[in-house]
Amino acid sequence: MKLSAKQIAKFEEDGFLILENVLSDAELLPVEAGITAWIDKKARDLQAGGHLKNLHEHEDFAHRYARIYAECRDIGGGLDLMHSYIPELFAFLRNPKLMETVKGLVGPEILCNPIQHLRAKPPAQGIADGQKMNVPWHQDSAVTWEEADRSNIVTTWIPLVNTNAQNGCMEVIPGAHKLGQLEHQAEGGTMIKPEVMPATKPVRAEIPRGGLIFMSRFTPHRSTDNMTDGVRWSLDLRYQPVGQPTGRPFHPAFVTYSESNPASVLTSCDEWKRMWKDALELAKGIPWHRTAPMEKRRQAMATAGLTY
Ligand SMILES: O=C(O)CCC(=O)C(=O)O
Ligand SMILES: [Fe+2]
Repeated sequence: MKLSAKQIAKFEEDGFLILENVLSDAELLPVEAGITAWIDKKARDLQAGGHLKNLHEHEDFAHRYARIYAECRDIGGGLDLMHSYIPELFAFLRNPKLMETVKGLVGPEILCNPIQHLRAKPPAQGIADGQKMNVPWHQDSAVTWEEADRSNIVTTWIPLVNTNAQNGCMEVIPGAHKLGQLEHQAEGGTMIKPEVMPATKPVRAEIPRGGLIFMSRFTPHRSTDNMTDGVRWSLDLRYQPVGQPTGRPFHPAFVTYSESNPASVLTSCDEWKRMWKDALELAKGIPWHRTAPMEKRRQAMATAGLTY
């Protein structure tokens, strides 16, 4: 799906663009199967270790993880992309339909930014605030280092289930990206300082499975409680032009689409895994967000033997 000039202009005006019917079952079912296989293995390991009674095998994608999680929080440990290395998910990162759409905003040389997450947002009922996986109002630029201030990083948020107010969909503030970088505080989870929070009414981004939302790096957004009994599954990926700083100089980025040099696209999941393992080992202790003092970040880079 190629973006129209009108859609691109809307993204530039609002700071976000919601699309429906971009991805079909052909794109999403393999991803779901990869995640399910990972959950199944983890659940069996937890059961073997005496931490989980029931495997909840007959529950669907939205409910199985929720049931297991209610019994055993450890199910989520290691699920995120850079720890689980689920091959179907790695392949999805360069999915042709996705790339064609992203190209409209990023151009024909696309780099997958290392800030990439798989989120299993559990039912909020009965769990502590810290486990609800809500994110307070923030701009994604605030979770990068300043080196990426001029990088065109486009957050690509993809639900794997229908998302709505009930299950804690995203909310975005239209037009507020034009304010540029707002000051954030570390308290409360990297969030926009209340005194600089834009007054514009937020838009609720209710996105069905198959759709997605693109956001600029300066678009304020948040998500709220999942009030349903199923998991709000989503992926948040970030794409940018090749050659621009990623804002995480200690984590690996890789090319997912290139018209000038197609051979530069990374297609080896093993290589991706190796890059992440090496980086996570080397970069231990380096603060990821710019809310940490620069001096502290520089020192941590030096300790890791990385020049910055
Ligand atoms: O998935 C969510 O609830 C929040 C994700 C987010 O902040 C992002 O994708 O940048
Ligand atoms: Fe975000």
